[in-house]
Amino acid sequence: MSTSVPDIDDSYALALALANGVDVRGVVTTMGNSMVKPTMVTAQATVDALGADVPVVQGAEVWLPVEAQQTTGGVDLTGTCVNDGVRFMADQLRETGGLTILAIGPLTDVACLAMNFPEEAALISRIVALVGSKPTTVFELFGTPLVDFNYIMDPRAEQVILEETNIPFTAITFDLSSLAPIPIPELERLASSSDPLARFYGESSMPRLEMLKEIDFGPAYPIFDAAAAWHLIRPQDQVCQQAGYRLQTGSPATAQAGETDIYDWFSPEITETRQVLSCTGFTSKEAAGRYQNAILRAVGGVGWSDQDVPLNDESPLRTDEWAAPTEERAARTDERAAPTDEGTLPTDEGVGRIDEGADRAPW
Ligand SMILES: [Ca+2]
Repeated sequence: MSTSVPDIDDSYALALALANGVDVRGVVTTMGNSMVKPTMVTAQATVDALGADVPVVQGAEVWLPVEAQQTTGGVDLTGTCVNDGVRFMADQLRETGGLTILAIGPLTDVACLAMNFPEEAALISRIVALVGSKPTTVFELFGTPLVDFNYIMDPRAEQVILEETNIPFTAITFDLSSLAPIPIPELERLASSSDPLARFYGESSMPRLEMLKEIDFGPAYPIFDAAAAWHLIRPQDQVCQQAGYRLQTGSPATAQAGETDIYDWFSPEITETRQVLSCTGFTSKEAAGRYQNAILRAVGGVGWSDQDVPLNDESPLRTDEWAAPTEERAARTDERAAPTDEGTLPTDEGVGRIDEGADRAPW
């Protein structure tokens, strides 16, 4: 396995959002799959390839302190996490009076915003985050144990947002984001396309695909982060319901692949916490097909017809979990549909790296 493999998922998420009319106010990068500075380069390259007029601003280089460090000799240290990305989000919230934050990396900068700019944070309409799972879901892809990467890179950040704020929160869980993968040949086809955008995405996906082939990963690859962006566009295609949460925090520095001692679970059966929205599936195979098609079309690919969607039925991925929503659930989902006309501010780590031996969910 190579030691440095770009994680292109965030770039697909941005393309999907822009191609479907989401008013993206900016991209704030953060550490995660990669360090923040190489992520800045990739995020800017992605924005340039898309021809988008979207500012890219650098966010967190490291996670929040594992435990709150409020004072040293009477000095309040809460502000030490503030960076350009956090200030940018605060400025945008003041200017617009309200934004959705699409959080597809660790939640460090969003938590820092909440702690240091409470008036601006109160203007956040909703955080749609790629985090969490159903309780006891084994984070496993093709037999490889994984952890919730966005959570484990900064467990305290999610704790701050869920427990110290009332900002409406939607968790796009692993159960959903791993459900509708794109066949690897479709991604390879992008690289040989005559369309420059398709070629950019295809070629940028090659290191990831090569790595997947090396480990004999399987026939298809889930574009995890795009599932969160899709929630802004067609929430009615996703199975979502009110849920409580259970967090087990720990240190990012000591977490291991396959770690089960650090987790963030969402379930309607957890009633002792505040209730958030948890999305765990697509409403039908047709709904998943719309999503898969939209991803390919957003990056200049040809996509498929809805009648001819090659789903990953024979793979070990969770295609057995297609969940038709109850009427009650569907109503709730519509009610809570994130509006797409109010602007969105993704936090996006853009590109990343899977370190050798660190089998973490690459989102
Ligand atoms: Ca990501």
